[in-house]
Amino acid sequence: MKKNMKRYLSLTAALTTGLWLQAADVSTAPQPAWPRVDPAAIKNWQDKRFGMFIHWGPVSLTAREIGWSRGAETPIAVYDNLYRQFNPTNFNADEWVAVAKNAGMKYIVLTTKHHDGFCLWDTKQTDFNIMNSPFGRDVVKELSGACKKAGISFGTYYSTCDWHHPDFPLTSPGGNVKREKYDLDAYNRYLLAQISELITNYGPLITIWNDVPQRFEGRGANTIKLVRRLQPDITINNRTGDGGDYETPEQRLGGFNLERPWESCMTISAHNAWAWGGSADGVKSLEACLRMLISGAGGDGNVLLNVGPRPDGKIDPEQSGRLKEVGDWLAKYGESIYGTRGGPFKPGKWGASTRKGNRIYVHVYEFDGDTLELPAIPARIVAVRALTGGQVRFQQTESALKLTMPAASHAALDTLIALDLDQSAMSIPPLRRHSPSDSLAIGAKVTASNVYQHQTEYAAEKALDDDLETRWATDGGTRQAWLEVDLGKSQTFSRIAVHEWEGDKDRIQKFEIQIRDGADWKTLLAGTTMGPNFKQSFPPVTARFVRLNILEAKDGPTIDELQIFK
Ligand code: H79
Repeated sequence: MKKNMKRYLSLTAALTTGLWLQAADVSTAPQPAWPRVDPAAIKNWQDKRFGMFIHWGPVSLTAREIGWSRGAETPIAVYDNLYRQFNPTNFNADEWVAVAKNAGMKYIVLTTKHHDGFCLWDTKQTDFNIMNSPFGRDVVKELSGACKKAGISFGTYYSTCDWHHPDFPLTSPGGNVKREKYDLDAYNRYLLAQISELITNYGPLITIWNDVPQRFEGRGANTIKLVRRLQPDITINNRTGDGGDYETPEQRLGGFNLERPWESCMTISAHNAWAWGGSADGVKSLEACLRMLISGAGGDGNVLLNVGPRPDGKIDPEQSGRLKEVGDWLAKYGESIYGTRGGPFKPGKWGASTRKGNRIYVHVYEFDGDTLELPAIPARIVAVRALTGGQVRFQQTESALKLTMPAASHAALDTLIALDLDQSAMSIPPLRRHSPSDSLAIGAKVTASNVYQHQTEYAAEKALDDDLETRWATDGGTRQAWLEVDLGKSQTFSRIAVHEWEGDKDRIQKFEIQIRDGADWKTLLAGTTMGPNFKQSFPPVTARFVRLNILEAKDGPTIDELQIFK
């Protein structure tokens, strides 16, 4: 009795403090303490779909990674003095803007200050800035001016963390070293004064792109309030320390999401360098660049593709050349990217789709022979045309939409087919193209014992989203946890795979996989460690509910994907 009472009390306490959250129930999460941006500003930013990220500074002299090489490959004393030799006399802002324009990019985001603290503008808050280099020209002023002239939007990357600033609590290498003395309030004032300079002297800006909010939990609200006061329609990313207007998957594409705006930032560098990576660095293929853009738009996201200009100020011809090829494609087929929304068919290996008005653009990477079978749509197709050339036929049935096109007419990188409907394409609910080999658990209903800081980014759904890049995570220190999958109806299966997150080895030490049989959970499999490649086959079983029950963990368990196969 006493024990039950205690349990009841702690449950009510949890309920009233808002700590008791179902994994799926993120809508009840506390609202942020800052004003939302006007939806029209988000729409304007989303319509652009494709932007240029630029990582550049004195560090470009070393061909080592910006910020991260400080105190690692490059000694701090050397790194912090690079600006004394920085004289990029071939820098021409109009040329950079022309490279972006020719690539079909609609906005530019420049590293005005990275984690290394060096400022590319004439700031009054520190002498550690470009005006004190031999170059002595205000790069932010020249680039923002060139953007205005060319009718392209300009935004500023501004690192939230600063491993050079004496008031910031952490320093190099990699923000892993604690300072004995620091003053985070003073640093916050510095950050606000600098962001205020950027908006006031170089605005209007399309976005403020904060990065790595170490020790900044909660302080992001100060940034966002200031930004909204100075320029209400600036979008701000989610790395302020207190969230923001859009998510920022890094070096990977975001998953399909019509609710929460997102922008993937990715490097054109073949070796994923942000700043100049040297003349042997290489660039990604045209296919890779186009597919990030197309599948990005297909998932309703933007792509911010990064270049790292050379230390002399030029964008290397290898990078600008590849971008020009992307631009040539966009000049022909941009109508299927700009101003569209993702879906209704969710992106996959087969391709992606976008939509505008009564039209769906189907981008096909892989046909099955000469056909592509898509899920049926609740609308009638009145016309079909292959924009990349050739004849295409369609067939609509109760259960499918079949597109047929002889292989000779398939385009090398992306066959683009426009479907015109008898009604708006915008209200069609998202549809996944299933293949028989898919996991039965993709998109299934799921609940979890707990979710890391109640963050949507780590929700239980992330373990069933067919995306190995996203994961369900539990709170630090969690020793026991469960993930319960509802397949919607009884299904028969004979294999289960689990990809445990690889970021930390073997957090899971003991587990069981169970199926529900009436009111009881029955153990199907059990084991000790799982790792990133757990797979097990068994004689077919039929069940609707499947549970991964983690009995013992070294630290909060986290799972990239749980898959259930026929
Ligand atoms: O500015 C770029 C990165 O420097 C920054 N965000 C993008 C836009 C960033 N901050 N944190 N991280 C990236 C994640 C850390 C990645 C790391 Fe590494 C892996 C740090 C060290 C190993 C990236 C890859 C930096 C060096 C190698």
